[in-house]
Amino acid sequence: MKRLISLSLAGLMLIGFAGVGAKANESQKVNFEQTIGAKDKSATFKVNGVCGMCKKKIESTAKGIAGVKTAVWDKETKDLKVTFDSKKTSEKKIQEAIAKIGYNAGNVKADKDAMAKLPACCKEGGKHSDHKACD
Ligand SMILES: [Cu+2]
Repeated sequence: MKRLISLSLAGLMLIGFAGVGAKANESQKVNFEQTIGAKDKSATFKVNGVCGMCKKKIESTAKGIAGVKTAVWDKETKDLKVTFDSKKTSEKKIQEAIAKIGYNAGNVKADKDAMAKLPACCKEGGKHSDHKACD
């Protein structure tokens, strides 16, 4: 019986807690979620981009996925560092989205058709001189 009471007390507290969140305005609500923050994860994996154009595409693709908060790709190390809400997305999903635009991402291989459509310099082993638009 004691157990039942403490369980329902915990339940009431949870309901109260959710109520506070629901009453808060939108910006407070974001803050509220960020404070809890336990579902935020970060991951770093290789993406075989080449130039600054690749960087823009890789980062904007990652950031376009619901739940992804930050994405920074390093042209030199080829590391893509992402932070994301693990309730909304996953490292695998981010890698699959990047593979779809033509890059190898972690263990996910680039989509061949998308890779074929990349500017010459953006393909694996490409050089900046291969394409004027590349930086
Ligand atoms: Cu490129």
